[in-house]
Amino acid sequence: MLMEQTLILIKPDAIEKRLTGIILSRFEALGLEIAGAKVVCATEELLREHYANLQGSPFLDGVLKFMLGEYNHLPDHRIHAFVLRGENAVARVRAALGATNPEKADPWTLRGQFGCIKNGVMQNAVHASGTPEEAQREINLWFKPEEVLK
Ligand code: IDP
Ligand code: MG
Repeated sequence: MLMEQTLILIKPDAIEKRLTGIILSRFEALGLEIAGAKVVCATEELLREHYANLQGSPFLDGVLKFMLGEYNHLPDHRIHAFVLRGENAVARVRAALGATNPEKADPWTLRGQFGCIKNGVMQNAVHASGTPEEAQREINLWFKPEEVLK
């Protein structure tokens, strides 16, 4: 089995619903270790870089607004960011998340339980890296090297 790291972002819908602890506890129950943790006031620039794969897609603007907290009642642009570490972490965390579309996500997954579609945006509670390569790129984007356990 491969030791991997993956990036988790608790999105503004889940922060507004105070779900960070519940979501983290599910990852801890999978045996994953928290290797980095921070609260980030995300800028549009950072989010555009994070969602570079959505460049040119019709829903990018909605996703940016959502991630900047414009649809939620938060006083700033806060995102809770974590690096999780463990065997096969990337795929196991994605399995715990469920499908991107919360209406199609299995009911035992985080997105199936806590996500919804509002303002035409999938408000799906949690981001997690899709591949180990994506994880490295995203961890470098959100964390400085010294903020992550070796
Ligand atoms: P993922 O978050 O499951 O990896 P991606 O395809 O990487 O899914 O898309 C990033 C984010 O963009 C999703 O989590 C969701 O918030 C939003 N998104 C993706 N596809 C759609 C769509 O078809 N309509 C609205 N929002 C979408
Ligand atoms: Mg993705």
